[in-house]
Amino acid sequence: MIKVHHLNNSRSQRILWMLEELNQEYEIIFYERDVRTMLGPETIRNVHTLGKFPIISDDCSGDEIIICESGAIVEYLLQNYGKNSSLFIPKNRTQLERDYLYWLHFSEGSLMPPLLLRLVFDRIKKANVPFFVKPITKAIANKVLSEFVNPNIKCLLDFIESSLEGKKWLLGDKLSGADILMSFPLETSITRGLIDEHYTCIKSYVERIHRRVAFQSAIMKGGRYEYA
Ligand SMILES: N[C@@H](CCC(=O)N[C@@H](CS)C(=O)NCC(=O)O)C(=O)O
Repeated sequence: MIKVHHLNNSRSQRILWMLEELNQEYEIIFYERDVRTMLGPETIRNVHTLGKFPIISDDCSGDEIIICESGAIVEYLLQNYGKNSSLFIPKNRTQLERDYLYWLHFSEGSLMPPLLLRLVFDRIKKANVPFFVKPITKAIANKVLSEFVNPNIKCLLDFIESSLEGKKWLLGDKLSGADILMSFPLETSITRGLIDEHYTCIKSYVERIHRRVAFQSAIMKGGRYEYA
């Protein structure tokens, strides 16, 4: 049985979605973020020392395998349970496979880091610091945001927008693991107000994701998710 260590409002929601697309049975082990720090509970470190979500375990081959890192989990699930599923598996050494790998890594490697930086610097602006320090922390945060983080995010979103033009999914007509990986950063971008009216392709792409029956089943099972 596959078990998913699932943190509320997090990247692990997309693993539940993937398992629904694959029609696999799975068990969810629920964890809640600390409302103040937004961090996950320490108990997850008993499963993996880094204590990050998602993590899955799978004992289907006899021994229990533990897998961390969203991209590695998506690849593992696809390789082991992807055959005969609705998810597209590109043929080896084709342009589609290169595109698939590109987007798979782009999500955590290129898009998430500036989104996370933005979250951190927005928190610094609101941080509870002595009143005489506040103008300084605010000015530094604004400078980093306006000169580095925001232009970077805009550039990435413009690129995604143009890549989605005329396409249903990132690789064309068929949903793939790359779309599953890209869902979370784009959902959070929408929730944080980064997707304005110019990003029509991104908007309809995320709406298309949210309309999928498998996505909705994952939401029903995974509990509260503020990004859908
Ligand atoms: N690149 C990693 C990122 C893992 C990660 O940072 N997960 C967040 C959830 S969105 C987390 O565990 N946050 C809770 C914490 O750091 O305590 C992945 O995709 O698996």
